[in-house]
Amino acid sequence: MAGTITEKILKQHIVEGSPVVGEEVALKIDHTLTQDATGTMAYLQFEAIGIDRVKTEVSVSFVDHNTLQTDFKNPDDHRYLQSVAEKFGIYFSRPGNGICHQVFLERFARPGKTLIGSDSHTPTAGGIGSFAMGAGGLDVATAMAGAPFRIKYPQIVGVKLTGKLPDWVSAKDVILEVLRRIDVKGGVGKVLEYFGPGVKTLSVPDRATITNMGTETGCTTSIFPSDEITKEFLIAQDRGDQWVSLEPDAGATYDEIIDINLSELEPLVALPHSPGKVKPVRELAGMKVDQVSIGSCTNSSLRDLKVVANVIKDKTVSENLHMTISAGSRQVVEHLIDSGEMKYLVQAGARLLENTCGPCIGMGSAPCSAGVSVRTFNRNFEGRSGTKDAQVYLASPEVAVATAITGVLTDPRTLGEYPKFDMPKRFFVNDNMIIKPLPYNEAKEVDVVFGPNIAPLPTFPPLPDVLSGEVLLKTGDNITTDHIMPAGAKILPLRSNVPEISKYVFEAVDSKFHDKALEKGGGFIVAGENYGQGSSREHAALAPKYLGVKAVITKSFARIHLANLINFGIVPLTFKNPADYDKVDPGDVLDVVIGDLRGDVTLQNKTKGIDIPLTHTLSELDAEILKVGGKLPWIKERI
Ligand code: MIC
Ligand code: SF4
Repeated sequence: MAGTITEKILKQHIVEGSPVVGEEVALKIDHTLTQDATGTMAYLQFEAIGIDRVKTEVSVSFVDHNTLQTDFKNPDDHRYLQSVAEKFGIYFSRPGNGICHQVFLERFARPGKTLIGSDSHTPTAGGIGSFAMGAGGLDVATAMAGAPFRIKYPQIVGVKLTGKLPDWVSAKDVILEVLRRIDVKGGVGKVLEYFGPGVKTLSVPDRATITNMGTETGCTTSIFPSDEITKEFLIAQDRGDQWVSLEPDAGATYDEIIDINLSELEPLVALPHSPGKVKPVRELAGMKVDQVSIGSCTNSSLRDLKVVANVIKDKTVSENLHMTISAGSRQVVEHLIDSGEMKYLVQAGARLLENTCGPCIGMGSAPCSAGVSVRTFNRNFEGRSGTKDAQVYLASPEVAVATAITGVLTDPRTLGEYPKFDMPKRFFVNDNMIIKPLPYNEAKEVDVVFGPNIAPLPTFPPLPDVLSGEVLLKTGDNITTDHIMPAGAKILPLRSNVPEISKYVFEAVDSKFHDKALEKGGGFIVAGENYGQGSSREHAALAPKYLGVKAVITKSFARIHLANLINFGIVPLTFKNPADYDKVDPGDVLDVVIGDLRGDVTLQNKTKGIDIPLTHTLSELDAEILKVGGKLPWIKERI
């Protein structure tokens, strides 16, 4: 039968279950990646599983999120991560080498392989034809130990691209258009598979921009074919031998089709505070801007920075604002230096930052009070930039650089001719900042180095049949993991220390949450649609669990967060009748009768004297994992 790319890759990797939409399938995982902010926890968990070497084809540990090093905490984590990588057969990309997704795309990603990463933007590698998914650190740890990764078999949405992008319109506008159409939960349970003649007009890094930010639709992943353009990219990265062709068969069918004519697109921008709130730039042009930030795993490739450099050449950053640039990798920087284009950026007055996530995750370069920031990033959730009342707009490098020059939001088409520049036929390949795995005999002698900020993993008991407590917090729709467990320069360094980081749970939503949760002996969270949107950070489950949260009751969940809740023994439940959301208030005392979690569940609202039916999407295995108190005790029993 004619197959889509998704069907072909999944068919080769399914080790359990059948390819029926919505059914759980277990997939063999070929590659994994971690980054430092989720990595310390993932490797502590890997160590707790007790395997002496990773069982994957390739596993890579990156350091790119937490690099401010304002005290010993970050460097201690880096040292721990390097020693763990050496001990267990993992590649280690040293701090300074670049952002995990950009470097993985350049140096590791391969068409046809499965990849999971402890970062929600792992689908970046879909730009090269990998089936790449974000996951919690514990799922990555178990995949490194050789266990399959479970997903609900997705619906496959074909995104048909025709035409060719006009000048000044780029890949970012394609994904903003997708978000304009399907918004931040339109992709849940789906894979966005790109096809059609327009695909050939996009380079691999362009495709990766699209698959990267596809995450913001809530989809399982996004993927492009592997074609002649993919081959050229791999050859240019000195990895031509890793190319395989991967195209949908003629006659392949999709569950749904989204048609996009690239020729008709125009510069777009996502408004605060959601990547799905998309409008044409021309409708807001002229708005005063305080900051322009270029970079992040979405838009930090060589092409992106060449556009910026050549547009800003011989000009000066507007005195209304300041402009930051974070390149995606050392390879990108080396090319910009070699071609002389770095000089254009420096001469224009751009502030050059490290090749890391930086401002994207609030690690420095926060906007001023109520500041308007135009960023080439993928998320603009409230407060994420480090400034609570900042207004963050997401746009392409073209829009960002035009704005940096004029000082107001600018449709780049008003700048005149699109810059011309050459792309290298061969990239500078220099892997000297990637430490390769040691042979087993040497690796097993390595001592793992811990610093005082790395606290032991908390352990949790099995779940009783009835969960009792108060509703600690009730929220609306689209609560992000940035709301649940904020990041930024103050909190990110605490990622290896659950007791410490738990003090900041829901900090911006309810500053008393931590104290209240402890005082009440834990309890429940009630929420609307798409709870847990955004990051893969398992701390958004682990820290609430540490504070005694027993169940989260919502109208719906985001995929990765749902898995993280199960992994850490918090029961994810939904209202059978969404209108019942109105029948539970903060402070209500509840008994939630979960039994063995094999069927529906009843919420007994003791305060209001009513029973409310709840349901869930848990498989038998999920139920088993939850009942024993989470995935770590479950897996330890089995390995
Ligand atoms: C993000 O973009 O929110 C992050 C920071 O990269 C997270 C991971 C984390 O919280 O460490 C993600 O996207 O998964
Ligand atoms: Fe880093 Fe931002 Fe990408 Fe997350 S979205 S991996 S913080 S650059």
